[in-house]
Amino acid sequence: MKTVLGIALALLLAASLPAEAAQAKTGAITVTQAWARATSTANTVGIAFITLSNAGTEVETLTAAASPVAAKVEFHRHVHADGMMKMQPQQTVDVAAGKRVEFNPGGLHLMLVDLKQQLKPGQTFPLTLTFAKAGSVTVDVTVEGAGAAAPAAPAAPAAMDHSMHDAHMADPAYKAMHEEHMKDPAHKAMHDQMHAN
Ligand SMILES: [Cu+2]
Repeated sequence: MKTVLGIALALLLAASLPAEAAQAKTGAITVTQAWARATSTANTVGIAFITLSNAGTEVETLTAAASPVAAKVEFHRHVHADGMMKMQPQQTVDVAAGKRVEFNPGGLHLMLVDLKQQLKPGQTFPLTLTFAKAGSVTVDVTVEGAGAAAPAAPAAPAAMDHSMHDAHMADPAYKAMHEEHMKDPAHKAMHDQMHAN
């Protein structure tokens, strides 16, 4: 009985602790700050972020990602060029020797395509990353609020994203591109989600 109570208490304590981004290691690579934005039942895509640190002396390449919560996981980058914003798929992501690569809203992100379940704040889900040299590693991704700009951090970057967005919308060329982009339901869902707050 004591043991059962002890376990129950331990579980309660674990559940009530602030969401701490999990960490995982494979070869020279450490994965930290793994988080995703909460989704609504209407969302078919989700968006997740990680930070990769390469302690090695050679470049490492992230070649694939997968998660049981989505049919596939893609690497995308938001590119702002000539007053246009594009979401560019990337086949791989390089991490230079001794460097780190931070995925973040408005930059590099992991797109969870064809979500199989709703992502609710406080939940975690596994994400498996495959590297060219270091092999595969699975990290627990923590789901943060729908409008979260960073894992349990102030929301300043989201506000910045918004003003940037408004500035872009004032540009007719960008507006036309944006409307074209919005015809794709998956991208519209992602966009709505990114500007959820
Ligand atoms: Cu994307």
